[in-house]
Amino acid sequence: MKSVFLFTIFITICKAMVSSLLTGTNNPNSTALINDRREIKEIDVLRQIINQETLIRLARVRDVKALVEDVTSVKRSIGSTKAIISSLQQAIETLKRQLGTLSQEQKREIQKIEQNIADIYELFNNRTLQTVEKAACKSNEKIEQFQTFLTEHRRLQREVDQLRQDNMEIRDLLTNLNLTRLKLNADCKDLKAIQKRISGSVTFSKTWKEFKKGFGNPHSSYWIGNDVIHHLTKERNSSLYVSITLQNGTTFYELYHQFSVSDEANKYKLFLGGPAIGTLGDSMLNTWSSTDNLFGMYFSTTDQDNDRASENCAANKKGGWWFNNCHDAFLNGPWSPQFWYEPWTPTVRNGYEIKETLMMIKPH
Ligand SMILES: [Ca+2]
Repeated sequence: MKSVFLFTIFITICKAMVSSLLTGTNNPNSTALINDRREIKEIDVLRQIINQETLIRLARVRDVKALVEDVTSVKRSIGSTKAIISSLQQAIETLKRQLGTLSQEQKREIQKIEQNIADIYELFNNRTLQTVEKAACKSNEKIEQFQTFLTEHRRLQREVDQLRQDNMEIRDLLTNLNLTRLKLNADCKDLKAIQKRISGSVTFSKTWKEFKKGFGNPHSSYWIGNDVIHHLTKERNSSLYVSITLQNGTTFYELYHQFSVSDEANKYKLFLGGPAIGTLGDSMLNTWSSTDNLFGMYFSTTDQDNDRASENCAANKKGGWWFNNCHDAFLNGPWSPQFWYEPWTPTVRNGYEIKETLMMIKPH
């Protein structure tokens, strides 16, 4: 821009000089002077032109120098940039090589990991089957143990429930027993023992006539007699109290609210009715089999078979009684060491453990 400006000034000056020269040629009287002057002017002009050209050239030189410096600077910049680029390229190559190396290492690592995974998977499959089988076995054992435990728990729970029920029943029985004892104590003078056994000194394997009239000793063992029993119960309803005392001192009892016996013509037929309360349990009416129910049974003795069995119950069981086919309850059986079969099933199943028996009646 600076060079163009100087060139423009130069042109302007040249135009002015030419114009001046042209104007001077119009004077014919001073040709030599004019020529001298013209030469001088031309010289001046040339000098000026030269000066101007010199200035311009100097300016150009400076510009060229500046350009050269700029170019040199640019070259240096380019060189520096090239060096940077080269350095970067080297760095890139280095990175590429490193990346390649890393990629190879990574591939190898990945392959190792994949192989390890495959090994583990295979191992897992093999061991898993075994482990699962073992675990299944253990689980089955646990389940069986749990089921056994559960069964035992349920059994114990049932026993606990039964014990609670028994406890409640025992409490009821004790309450009734206390009530009965109070009542018996209050009315003891009205009680009449129709049967009593303390030892085996008196056998109850007797004939019809013996049972009819009675036998034994009221202070030890005896049967009051069937005629007396009929007489005591024929006009008034009576209660029957039965008790069995074991060798260990435990006494079981049962109280029937209704009791009467018919006359000899009706074979001393037994009428017995509830409610029945006590610790023996009702084995005369509420029997395991209906053919052991003693209600309405005739009296049988060794010599008179009035029972409903094909056998002679009194003869075979060795005692007179109101047999059906034959019995669950039988208080006149043979004393130990003979076998007394089912004196009062299920509470007392044999006579070996019996110490005392008692049958009492009380009119209402
Ligand atoms: Ca028979």
